[in-house]
Amino acid sequence: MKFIISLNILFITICTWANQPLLQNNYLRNGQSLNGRWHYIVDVYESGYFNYRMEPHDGTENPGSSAFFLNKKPKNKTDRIEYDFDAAPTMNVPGDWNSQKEKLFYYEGTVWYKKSFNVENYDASKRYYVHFGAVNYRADVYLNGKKLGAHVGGFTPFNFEMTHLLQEKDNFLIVKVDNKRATDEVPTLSTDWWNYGGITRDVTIYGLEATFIEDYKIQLTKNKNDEVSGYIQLNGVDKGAQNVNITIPELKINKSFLTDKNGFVSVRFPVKRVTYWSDTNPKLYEVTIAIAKDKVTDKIGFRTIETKGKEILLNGKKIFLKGISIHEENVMRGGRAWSMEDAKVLLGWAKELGCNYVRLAHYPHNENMIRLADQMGILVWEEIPVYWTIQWTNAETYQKAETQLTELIQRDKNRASSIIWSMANETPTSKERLTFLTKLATKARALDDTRLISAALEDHGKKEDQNIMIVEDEFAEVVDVLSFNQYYGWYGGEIDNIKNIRWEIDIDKPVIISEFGAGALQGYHADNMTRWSEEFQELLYEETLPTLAKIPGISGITPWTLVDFRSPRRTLLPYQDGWNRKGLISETGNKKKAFYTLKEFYKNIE
Ligand code: GCB
Repeated sequence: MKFIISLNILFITICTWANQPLLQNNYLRNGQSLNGRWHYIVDVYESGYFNYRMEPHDGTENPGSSAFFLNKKPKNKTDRIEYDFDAAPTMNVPGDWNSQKEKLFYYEGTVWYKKSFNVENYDASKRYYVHFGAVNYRADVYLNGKKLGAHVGGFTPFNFEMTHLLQEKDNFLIVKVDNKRATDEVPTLSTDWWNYGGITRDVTIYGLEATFIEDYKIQLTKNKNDEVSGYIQLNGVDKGAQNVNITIPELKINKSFLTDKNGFVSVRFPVKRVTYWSDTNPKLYEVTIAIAKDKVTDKIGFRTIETKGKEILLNGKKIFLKGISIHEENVMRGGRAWSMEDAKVLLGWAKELGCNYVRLAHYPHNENMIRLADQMGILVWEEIPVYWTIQWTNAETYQKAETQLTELIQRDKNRASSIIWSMANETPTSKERLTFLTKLATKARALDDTRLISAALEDHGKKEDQNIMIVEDEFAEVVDVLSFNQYYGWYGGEIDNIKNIRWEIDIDKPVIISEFGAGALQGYHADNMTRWSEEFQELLYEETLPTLAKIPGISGITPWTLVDFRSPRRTLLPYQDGWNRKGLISETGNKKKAFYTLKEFYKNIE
């Protein structure tokens, strides 16, 4: 009996762990939003998931009545059910729990969420999906008491089909969210940002046709500015031998293709007189893909991005990336940013600085950011949280990183603004780490050969001469763009020696400085040699910017960082108080002096 149960658990686990294909462009499809107030129960001991012998209810045929996902109610007045979602408080979805409930500010663990809903315009012939923009970190999702699936990874979207369990009325969706950190996860135990837990992005349900357009890629062919190529993937019983029509009216494109038996078709066609997407003219074309019973419209920009020797070329022309690093926080409201309004604030500040480029650190940000960057003409570096001390030899950890990378590329492969996939940040060099990162880069190139690969590496002083900085990292051979973080004058070296520093870089690739910076408490003024003062930060920028400008092949910079952000590592009073103070803007939205130093520097760049 025990054996049968464990086989059963294994089977269900395997089924639910196989991620379902991600719906492309859910963003512009009509869905029913489940955003709003959700009931929640904080479950520190996970007693809604395990019984008192620590055996999971999930995956057993008859889960005990204390399994929270069943949403049980007492049958009569003598009945004992020791939880009740309807009596539990509510909080906002999307939203992290830390910034919504004071008691949960430092909480890392399990919270159960429940939302009841009726399906608008229910149509029994349709297939229904529930889509999550992101849940940090692990989500177990149940509809009407049955498991839909699980997802691991806090910053990428996922969806589950729920046709088989859905009713027109009185559905209840329950999500167990667990944001406990662990050594074998991605990210791992230690980061320099807040581990916000919860359903942090939109939740939407989609009613789709029996056969629908699941995925597509429509981009200029690698290094070709007069040809579009990509693919279409259908899903459903009639996916084979289907006629697929692609139209781009403004380019007078109207093409038809036939899918193979797997519902897949590669596409390729010439395009003429394209207005290329760029930072100065972010032209987006309306692209429509249609099959007999489904149609999606997207807004796609066409541009090429490539490197030539030490230069980055956008549409064949050399570009300097005037950037800034950004964390996904709306500090003024508190917590994770997620909405279009949040994106407008962050990217609006970047524009005000004079940026044409941002580094979305250190994990995939919400889709509003990249969609808005597409509209505003801001080029984007996107990253996965392979950060610091990942378990390089653990195959499961690798898989988690690869899944996050895949989901990110899946989501953003049609966005012109997205130009660089970053594999990692400040990871210590070793043979195992090189194998891990090289495998990731190979995967990224296989999924998308039209963007550049990079990672934020580290530099250090040369033994013989500490004023000469070098990057000793074999992964530099693998990437397209050599990027590294450098903190001369803050973590090492004297601020008044910055001007004497130079970098020796003997690789024929463009260079991006992915970070530099200094902490300053906004409003704290002192002489410019006093740490934590705005003047110290200002001086560091004044000294660093011209020094970096002399690096051969320098093609961009993303100073650290746009806004102060929460980090549990930053405990120093009265300056930090739980904040990393390297922002150019404070958590109250006030600009520090160095903001204007950088702005001036960008203004003077051609
Ligand atoms: C770094 C990390 C970044 C930190 C920053 C700092 O190099 O990449 O995540 O927040 O330094 O402030 O120390």
